[in-house]
Amino acid sequence: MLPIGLQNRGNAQLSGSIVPFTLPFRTPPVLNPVRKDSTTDYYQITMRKAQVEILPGRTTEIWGYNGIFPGPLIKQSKGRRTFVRFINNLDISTSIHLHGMESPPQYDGYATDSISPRYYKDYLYPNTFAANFWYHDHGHTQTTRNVYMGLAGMYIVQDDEELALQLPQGNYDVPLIIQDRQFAPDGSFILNTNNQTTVMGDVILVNGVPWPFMQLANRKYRFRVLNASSSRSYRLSLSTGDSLIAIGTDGGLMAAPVNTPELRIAPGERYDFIIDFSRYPIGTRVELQNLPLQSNFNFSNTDKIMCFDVVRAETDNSSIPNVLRNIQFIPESAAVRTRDFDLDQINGVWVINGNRWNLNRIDANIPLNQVEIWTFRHPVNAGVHPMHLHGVKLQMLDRNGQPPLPYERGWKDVFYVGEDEIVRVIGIFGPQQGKFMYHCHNMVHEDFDMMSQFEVGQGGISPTAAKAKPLPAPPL
Ligand SMILES: [Cu+2]
Repeated sequence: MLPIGLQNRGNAQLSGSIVPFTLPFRTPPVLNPVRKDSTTDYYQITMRKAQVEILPGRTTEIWGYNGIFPGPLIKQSKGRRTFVRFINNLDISTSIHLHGMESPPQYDGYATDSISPRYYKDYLYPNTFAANFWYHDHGHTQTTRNVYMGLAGMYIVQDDEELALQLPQGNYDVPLIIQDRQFAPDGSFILNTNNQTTVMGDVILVNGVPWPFMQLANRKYRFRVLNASSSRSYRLSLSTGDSLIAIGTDGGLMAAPVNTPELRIAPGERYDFIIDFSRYPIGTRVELQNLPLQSNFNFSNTDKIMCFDVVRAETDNSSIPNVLRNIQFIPESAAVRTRDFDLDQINGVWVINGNRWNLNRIDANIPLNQVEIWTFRHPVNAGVHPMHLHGVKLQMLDRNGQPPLPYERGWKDVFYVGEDEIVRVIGIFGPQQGKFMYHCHNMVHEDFDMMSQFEVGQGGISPTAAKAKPLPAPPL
């Protein structure tokens, strides 16, 4: 049952009561480790209900990691391991997926690897490459609700090579977690899945704040954008008409920067871009806009995301090198196998090759490190299917026979498959062995039932091998 506040109460629109660009921007707090040893940083996060102020003067119940919305930011270094103890003080079961990480199966947040209320589970993450990750609930059939209520947070891994590039760092390296929500007049969330098809809120939140304004200096800033919305995709662009300088995809830095007048981002995707505010006089306001997309429902202010107010002068020692990272693009000829996946809706259920999720069915048995091409075919008019594979990094080969968008050329784990599109991706399946899920990241489709699994190698550890344990937990 949906809790009070999550039932579909129609389309009560509160967005008219909020004037965009009147609330200050903030970033999620960085989580401090409980302790460190020579190899590992140890963290603890408690999932709990909290009453927070998202709309001015109103209170919203959230289910949050440490009771905040969105969850705390975890920052790690490549090569060090992360241990996170997740304690469940909610009254629902949860499962935690660190999206993008090459986690072993038992720490990947398998759909049925549940943490019951008053249980805890310890997760170990290897941090094998620098990129933007995000941790979020993956509870079977409940992902939409649980993430909507607040169970999502960002997780950044950096490495020495990236830090040596002199890209904007520290206070000039800024996470942007974009989500849409709908609110009841009392401030509670309304979750309307439009008959298990799509969730389209009328309020756009950045790091939990409706349409914030950010005051900044006339210099370059790096933004790490995560679309943590249930279903809504965004087409980001600047009101000045200037280009965004894209530098990173889901799997980390791109080979080279790409100037793009707009950047499209589907649920689950991450992109990094730089905006150079040095071209604007002090006093300039630059809006981050959301251009129209056929798959979206539009409300009065869903064409806006946030704004940047250039308020002070600063010198800028950062730079954007022409070469960001050496990326080996996998040639099509390296693939030894091609698999086709038809994305459909049959009798109201979202399916892959006609199949629903089945715990006991594996749709692809893949030898470790085998190179494969996966083809996603979206034949019907049903919005966007952002297809996500757990545990592996891939590259897009083409979309309807055309090259990927310039800013899609890099390591990715979510692929935008639009209406009437055929998207081909290539990857080396590994390094982890075992069972991993792949699914649509429109969370409504994922819950209902556009999800399946593949298995890499043989004899991988069971994804439910590391069971949650009852509280109280021993000291970390
Ligand atoms: Cu979908």
